[in-house]
Amino acid sequence: MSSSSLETPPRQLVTVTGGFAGTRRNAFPSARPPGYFSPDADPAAVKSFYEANGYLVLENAFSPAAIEALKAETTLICRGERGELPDQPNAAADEPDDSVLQRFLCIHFPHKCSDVMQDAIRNPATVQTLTNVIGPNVKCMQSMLFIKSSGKPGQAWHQDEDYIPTRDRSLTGAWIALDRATVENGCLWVLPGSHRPGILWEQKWHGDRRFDCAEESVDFPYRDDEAVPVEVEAGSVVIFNGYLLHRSLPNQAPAGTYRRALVNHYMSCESRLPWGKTPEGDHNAHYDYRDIIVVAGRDPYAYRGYADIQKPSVRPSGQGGCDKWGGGNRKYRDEAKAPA
Ligand SMILES: O=C(O)CCC(=O)C(=O)O
Repeated sequence: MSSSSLETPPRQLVTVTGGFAGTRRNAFPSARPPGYFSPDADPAAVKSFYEANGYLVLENAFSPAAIEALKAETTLICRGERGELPDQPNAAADEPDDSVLQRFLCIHFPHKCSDVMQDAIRNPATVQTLTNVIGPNVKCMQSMLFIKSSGKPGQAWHQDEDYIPTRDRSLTGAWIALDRATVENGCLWVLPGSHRPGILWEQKWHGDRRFDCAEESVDFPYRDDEAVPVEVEAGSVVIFNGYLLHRSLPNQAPAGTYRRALVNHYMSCESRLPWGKTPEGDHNAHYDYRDIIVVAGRDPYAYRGYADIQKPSVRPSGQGGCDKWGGGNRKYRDEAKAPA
């Protein structure tokens, strides 16, 4: 990554949260870094860490039983038992679960086919923290279910607002760990404080086998060695700002293991959402994507009604090439050049 000529303010991170972090049941990670909070933590300390750093970990947000239910549901979705997935054969009755799960890196919009996934969007501890960091009125527009078995790639540096543009910079991810997430199995990495300049950095194709087909943010003024791994126990939720630079690395854990995570995206209800293709005849400035779920407070645009736009889809892992993703002709650095 090279340094930018744009001035960015000093980050002034909050680096100590001991004493404010609430009770803790989790034992992992054993040395508790700053930014790990329980649902009963002091809301002011949670908000102050989040505003300075752009992320936080909410521990014990989901019970072990809820996590087991989400993992079982993940398997049913991948088997095609919650509806056929585009370009994916439903699993044969005698195909083992492991063989099915290993076909998938990530399924987008699982809440569109599964009540269990949809219920997770309203998880009380998560919603309470979202109202603390976003405001009283919160809506959800997206879900992604990462399966990421060992050998599967990560996703290169990026900012989620590059994909989901709010008008008030309120986009917030809630990354729910379904398995313990470690450096070895490809946990999230964040650049603390990188949300604060409010700049969306240029994105380019990376050609790097460690990552899937999504582009990489470049030319931002932070170094890889400033990044922090966010290792968490299953049931914890990483909450992060839509401008925060983050990435994940490949799952290098032993074969047959997974780093599953359900990621839901939220924003303030006050912002309209000009996401996706503006419908014919509408103006960008008026368009408001309405395939949303209000999880807290009130929606001032309720008069516009609600829509059912998205269907579950499957994200390519890059292992079959990236040519069809984002306009084509994306070769990994080690791929043979196509004959002229
Ligand atoms: O979980 C991962 O591997 C990547 C998730 C991510 O980058 C995101 O949700 O924006």
